[in-house]
Amino acid sequence: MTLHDSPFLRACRRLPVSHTPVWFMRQAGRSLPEYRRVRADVPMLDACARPDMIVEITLQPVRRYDVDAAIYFSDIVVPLKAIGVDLDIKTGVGPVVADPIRDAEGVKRLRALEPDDVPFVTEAVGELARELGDRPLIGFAGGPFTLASYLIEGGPSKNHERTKALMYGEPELWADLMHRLSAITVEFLRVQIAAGASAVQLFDSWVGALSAEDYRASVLPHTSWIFDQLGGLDVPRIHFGVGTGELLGLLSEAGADVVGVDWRVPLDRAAQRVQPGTALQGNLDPATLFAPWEVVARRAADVLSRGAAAEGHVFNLGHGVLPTTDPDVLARLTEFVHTETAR
Ligand code: 1CP
Repeated sequence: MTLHDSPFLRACRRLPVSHTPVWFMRQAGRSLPEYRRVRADVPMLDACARPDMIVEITLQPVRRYDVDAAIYFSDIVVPLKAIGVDLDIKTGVGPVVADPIRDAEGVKRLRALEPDDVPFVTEAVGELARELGDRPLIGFAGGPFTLASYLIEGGPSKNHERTKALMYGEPELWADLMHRLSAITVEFLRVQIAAGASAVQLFDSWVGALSAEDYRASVLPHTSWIFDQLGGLDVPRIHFGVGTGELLGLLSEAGADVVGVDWRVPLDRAAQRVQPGTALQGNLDPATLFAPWEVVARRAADVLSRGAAAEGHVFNLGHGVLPTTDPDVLARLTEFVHTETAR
């Protein structure tokens, strides 16, 4: 097998596969004891800037689960940190921004990202691509709405009220902010692709907080531009957000090759909502993994049979692995998907 013919890349391209490929969002991280060991004395953002740690942590779930793709270990706020935004990732909280953006002055301070701002990405991705051989490495970045929310709210938010206030109340400033964040995202993804990432995922995780009408008016033009910029690079583009049942058509309209679906919409129904020529990724509820194995297997089989209605299917969870998940269940699930779908 070659990288180009790997089941993951073939499924993204809607080609027949030898088995349904599987990987898990947040497969690296707190659910793994080997991750907790290497991260013990190293702050998250320091780990994200050290190629040796990035490589080790990215490979941990590949070794343990034999998943069909690796995802580059980093965080969506890493490029923001790299252009000088004063932020930290606090354990048990997430990204926290010291001086949240609330006005034109704050927006103007967001400068463009240059490849030289993230030399550790180039180094780590290059080494990973060599180590992984025919197994794809997925690069990723945050979507513009989700990045804007952290910058404006100053940290994780349930209702995104300040973000929406700026979006509704100051559309021109909002558009300027979206432009800048979209350009940063494109550059961050380009660096990963240039160094050897063979697919990319845009995590606009919190965009499901918007109505379809607001998404179309205030976010879609920017995500379309992002996917357009990456279009000529011959890597599948995956687009994911949580709670996006009403937005699935628009997420694919933005130009994604693959739309990631959370667990709220069955994949056969999601297949009817996306544009023709779109593969799907998902969508077992991550909380299912805490139920007895028989339940996990039954529900995973249901995801597979509904996924068969899509033009291509990459098995995944409907959102990230929860920190207290038993890694043995993920190992068993990976094997289950592989054996159930072997052809
Ligand atoms: O101390 C720690 O271990 C920090 C926990 C942690 C980890 C392991 C955070 C803080 N980020 C990460 C890594 C990470 N972040 C990955 C690693 C690769 C993998 O998936 O295996 C990825 C893809 C992300 C992307 C990310 N960060 C997203 C999009 C994905 C999603 O889950 O929707 C988001 C929203 C973030 C922000 C973030 N960073 C960290 C946390 C806890 C959060 C969420 C905070 C919130 O609830 O708003």
